[in-house]
Amino acid sequence: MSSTFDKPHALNRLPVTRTETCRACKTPLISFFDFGMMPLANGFLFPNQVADEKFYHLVSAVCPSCFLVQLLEQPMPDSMFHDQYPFFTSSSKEMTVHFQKTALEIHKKLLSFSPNPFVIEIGSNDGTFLHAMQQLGSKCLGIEPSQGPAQRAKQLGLEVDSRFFNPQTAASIQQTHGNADLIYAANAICHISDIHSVFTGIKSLLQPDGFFIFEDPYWLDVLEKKSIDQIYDEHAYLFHAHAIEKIASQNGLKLFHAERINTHGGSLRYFLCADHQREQSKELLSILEKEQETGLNQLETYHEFRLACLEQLNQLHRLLTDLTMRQKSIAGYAATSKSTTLLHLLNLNTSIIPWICDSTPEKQGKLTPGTHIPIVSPKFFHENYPDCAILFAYNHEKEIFEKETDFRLQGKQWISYVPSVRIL
Ligand code: DWN
Repeated sequence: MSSTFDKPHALNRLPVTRTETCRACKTPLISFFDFGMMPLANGFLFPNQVADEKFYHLVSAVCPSCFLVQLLEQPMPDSMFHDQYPFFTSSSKEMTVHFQKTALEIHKKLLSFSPNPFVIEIGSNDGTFLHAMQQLGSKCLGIEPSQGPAQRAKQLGLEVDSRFFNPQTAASIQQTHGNADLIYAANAICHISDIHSVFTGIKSLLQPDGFFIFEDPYWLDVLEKKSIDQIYDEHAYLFHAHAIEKIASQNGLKLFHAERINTHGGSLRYFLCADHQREQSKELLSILEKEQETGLNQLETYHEFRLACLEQLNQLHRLLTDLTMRQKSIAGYAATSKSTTLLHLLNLNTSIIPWICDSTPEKQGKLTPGTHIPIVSPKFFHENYPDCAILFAYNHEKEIFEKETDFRLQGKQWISYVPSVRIL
């Protein structure tokens, strides 16, 4: 599938962290997907910023020893997370409810023994989770370098540290706030390239009987659903239980439990502690066994994944080409980070998709990264129904279909592509 995507001028190169060996175990990596030059997944921009748009070389690789899936090069953190960062956890009502429920579960299971537990969240975004913990009586500290979301958290009365998390930040927080009973992170740990520095910082900041709980998109779900769009700059890693078990043990922590959850196209929630005597749960043992059965530690699996994704992309390309030939109008619904990868790989620019609607005010009026498709409001969508809408936020399908019932009542059609290409 050829992409007529113009390779940007060499000058438009982002500063990147590069690695040819596994960041977790130093084994030489094997690359399995080369997407070429890519913009930042959240690099939404105004028309007058297009000339200065920056790119990096997106190559996905796997370690032949610990089978950790990781990017060969990742843009520097402050290129990705900054004062214009446009993602807000509360952009989804379902995710807001998810984090409120998570806070309640964790508080009941692990923190009820401590009178007023101290909870730190790495990547606290707009404070959706931490505010729920604060309401339950915890003392809270958020760590969030992206100013837009951090400002919203502060408006909820939360204390937020705007530094990137690393051992130095951890030592400074320990001085000023003491050790944490719980360190939590959701869709943040997989964003941080120097994985050992993160775990070193967490270990040093955790109470001896404290817990580190985090959730990230799960490699097994990406594999099973062929969700190639989960591969982008912010996702330095696509974790799995085997890899985290090993990284934990290298940093004085123990993975003792894990739970599959259905957020963001399928995630895994990891439970770690410093107590090496703690038994691994039955759920974790069964997840580790399933990972083995799925061929997670066989290189052939990654070759098959690449071919399956290319077939899926071809199917979507054929469907969109057919719809266009039949003069059907096509638009996009939700300008997600994930869609940046898909739009680029299929070169879905304005010749096929004239606009994408999105509920985030900070994205409306801007263009998609790289393919420069205008982003409009949901109001525009409601007043200009296309014949077909591509559901780029397929992970929010239930929430979106519940509020967009009229679209189908008008005889319009949704197009989805995960776990398979289909008209809904
Ligand atoms: O890991 C990450 C996840 C947690 O969030 C980050 N790296 C970036 C981001 O990924 P994403 O952009 O793919 O997240 P979502 O939640 O799949 O998509 C969010 C976008 O969808 C927002 O721009 C808002 C939009 N949206 C919408 O327009 N209408 C979302 C919903 C639910 C809607 O009804």
